[in-house]
Amino acid sequence: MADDVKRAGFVALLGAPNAGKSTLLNALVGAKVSIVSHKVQTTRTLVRGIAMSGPTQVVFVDTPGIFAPKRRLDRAMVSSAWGGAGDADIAGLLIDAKKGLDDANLAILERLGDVRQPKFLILNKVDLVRPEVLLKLAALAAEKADFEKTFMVSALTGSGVADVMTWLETRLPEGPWLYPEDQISDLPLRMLAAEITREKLFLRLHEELPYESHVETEQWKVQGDGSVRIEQTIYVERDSQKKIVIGKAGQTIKAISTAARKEIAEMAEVDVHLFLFVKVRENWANDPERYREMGLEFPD
Ligand SMILES: Nc1nc2c(ncn2[C@@H]2O[C@H](COP(=O)(O)OP(=O)(O)OP(=O)(O)O)[C@@H](O)[C@H]2O)c(=O)[nH]1
Ligand SMILES: [Mg+2]
Repeated sequence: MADDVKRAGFVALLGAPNAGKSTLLNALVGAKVSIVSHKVQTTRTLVRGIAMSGPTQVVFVDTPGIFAPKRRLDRAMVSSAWGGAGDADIAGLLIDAKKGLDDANLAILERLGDVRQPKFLILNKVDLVRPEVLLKLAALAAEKADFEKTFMVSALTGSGVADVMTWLETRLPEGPWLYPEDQISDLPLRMLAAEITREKLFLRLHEELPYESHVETEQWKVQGDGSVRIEQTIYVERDSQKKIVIGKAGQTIKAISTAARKEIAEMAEVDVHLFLFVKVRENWANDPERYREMGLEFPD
């Protein structure tokens, strides 16, 4: 085999909520393409991040965390995650090593048997755990599913992340690249911008509220001076939530807007004027149109 034979493929990153899938995706790609928060259920749909490694193009697919779904949005997210695994060339299961084989991870390991794709295991957050705990955990997980390879990484510090890339470089099938060489994401800018604002909401607000909100970019207009005027709407389910998002004297929304504007400007490499609106849309989480926007199937 000549060294310059091109390879490419899809690698799904699966795991429980908060395992660090999005953090790892960003570390692998070397840029922020998927939003991250300390809360569970941050990622809602399949987010692709593209990385080049030698002659290989690796398309990582970040998936929503897998858990026992209750609400409709939960069900759509979880089924999108399993769908992502089924469509990939290879599936990587992430386990938060600090949590170990808790009920959530055991349930995922059980169902992983139904996934026909080759699988590998990533024990994440090794910065928080002693090495002997890791070895034990790897052995236990290997009893539950068939993994071609096990990695121990810290997506946060970057430790071990390069080994994953090196392995995938020769593990993926030969074939032409699937995206232009310099592309790192397949999300349109306006969607990435909405995701960034949603991340700032997640980071800023408490418990239920982030989950019951949703952000859409309504306008993205390039101005005469090259800057862009972006209008986004934050949808919430109830009037009381709107008040919380806006905050006392508008302080909360102002902080969200400042943080989001800065990051959107960095990402798009332009000056940004960001205008945020908050609207109450009762029951948006049961509205098929919102699911289409997010790229999710609408479950019955
Ligand atoms: N200490 C430590 N924290 C980490 C590591 N990787 C991720 N985290 C933290 O774990 C939290 C969750 O990270 P995410 O990347 O959003 O997790 P996720 O699996 O994408 O979560 P969902 O999208 O909700 O399924 C964040 O606070 C991260 O900073 C790691 O290697 N070490
Ligand atoms: Mg995520």
